[in-house]
Formats: sequence, structure tokens, C-alpha cells
Amino acid sequence: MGVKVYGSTMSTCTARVISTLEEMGAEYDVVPIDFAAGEHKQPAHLARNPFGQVPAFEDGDLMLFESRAIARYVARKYKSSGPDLLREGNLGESAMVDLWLEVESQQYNPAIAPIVYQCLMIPMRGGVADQKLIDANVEKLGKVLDVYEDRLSRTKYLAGDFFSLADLSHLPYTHYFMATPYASLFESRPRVKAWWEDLSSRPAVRKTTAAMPTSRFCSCFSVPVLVSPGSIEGLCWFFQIICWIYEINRSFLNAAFKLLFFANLIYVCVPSEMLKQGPC
Ligand code: GS8
Repeated sequence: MGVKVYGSTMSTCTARVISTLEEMGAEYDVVPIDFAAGEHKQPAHLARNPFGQVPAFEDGDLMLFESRAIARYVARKYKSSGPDLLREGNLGESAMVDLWLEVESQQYNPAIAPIVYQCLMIPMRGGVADQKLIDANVEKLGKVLDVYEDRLSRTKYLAGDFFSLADLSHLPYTHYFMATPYASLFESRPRVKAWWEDLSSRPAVRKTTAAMPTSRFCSCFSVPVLVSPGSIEGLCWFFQIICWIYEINRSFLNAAFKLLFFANLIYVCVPSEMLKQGPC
């Protein structure tokens, strides 16, 4: 019998577990938890994860939460059927895997998560991103990535010249981060960029990210399109129309989308000379 992952394929922490299961070639079922209905705070889910969060994980009688602990468990359980993600046969290598897993959770995640949250989640819910918070964390993430650039000039992957759970654990937030306007932090660091290209092109990773579409965050592009129309316009429009249709019943947020949509429409359709001249 396969194991069960409670959560959403689009949630970052759930994706950490799913990508590990995919790497190990394990059979599993995802049991969706309905955040909108508050299912994660209901007694049935609190029994699986007392913090009322996703993911939770079930393997027979064993119930786990905390995505990184679950991922380690999965790597151990299926170690004969997938890559050696923990290197437990070698004391030094396994220590390096532990070290870079700690770096991911203690240095990388605290910097990248608020950027993703502010740039993508908040605008999607109709809120306004806190630019100061974004700037502070972009600076913080830049410093972390400088350490990564240096590390990756000496080894192919973070823990050594072998792919490990430490690399894989970076997947979920980095995937979403690449849809923010700050993806250039990776472009400007060639080794970090190559490392991400390598990681994100793994078949297991591709399969995981296929269920994490970034198009649902379209609304965050509205304001940039208004002020600086560029090559991504067509794409933004397309996603905006999809969102508009999808969100049609969501009153206030939907009204804001429509307003921005028509503002964009006017900006792009009306010749710029006319806009400069004004209506009269
Ligand atoms: C964090 C879980 C978490 O924040 C882990 O599993 O790694 N350290 C934990 N889960 C989020 C979704 S992340 O995509 C969550 O469930 N948030 C809802 C809430 O906190 O109420």
C-alpha cells in the first residue's frame, strides 16, 4: 500500500515531500486539504499535524508532519529504489547533506519565503505587497546566494559532487521565486543559475512543478504592465483573462482585477501619442 500525503500539490512544503517521493519512485496518494474551507484547522487534520499546517504524512500507523523530516523519512524508506539522497553510508558526506539542509531551512527559506509571499500570494488575494519587506529580504537572499555561488564554484551540488536532499529541498520556493521580478538574483550568479537549471530539469522535479502553475499569480503583473509595457504583456493579458473568467464570482477582488484589466487594455490599445495628448 502506498503512503499518503495530506496537503496540496501547489503548497511549497507539500511539494518538498512530493518531489522526494517522485525522486525515489515511490507510490503515493495526495489527499487534498481544503484551505478555503479551513479544513487544516479542523480536529481531523489537527490530529495529523497539531500545528494545523500541511503537509501531513501517513505510512500505515506512522503519522508525520514537518516537510523536511518527512522528506528524510521518504529518502530512507525508499533508498533501494532511488538516488542516495542522504549519503548515510559515508559519515562526512551525510554531515554535508545535513549541513546544507540546515542552510536551506535556516538561511535560504527565511529570506526567499517572504519574497514569494509578498510578490505572489498577497497580490493574488487582492492585497498590496510590502515593498520594504521585499527589499530587505532580496538583500538577505542575495547574500545567501553569494555563499552558494562560492560553494558551487568548488562542488557541483551543495553537499558535494553528488545530488542530495539538500539540493532538492530548495525546489518549492525557488520554483515560485522564479516567477517574481527578482529572478535576476539567479541570472547574475552563473553557478547558482546552472545549479538551478540542473535541479529544475530533473524528471521528478518537472513532474512536481507541473502541478505548481505560476499563472495563478497573474494579478501581480498588473501594475508593472501599467507602468512599463514590455514583452511579457501578451502573456500577462492571457493569464489575466483566464483569472478574470475564473474569479468572476469573487466580488471585490474580481472587481479590482477587472479595473486593472481595462486600465491595461486602454494603456496598450490606445496609441501612446493619444495618451500623451490626453482625451481632448
Ligand atoms: C511548515 C509548514 C507550513 O508552513 C513544514 O512542513 O516544513 N515547517 C513546516 N505549511 C503552510 C503551507 S506551506 O506551503 C501551511 O499549512 N500554512 C497554513 C497555516 O499556517 O495556517
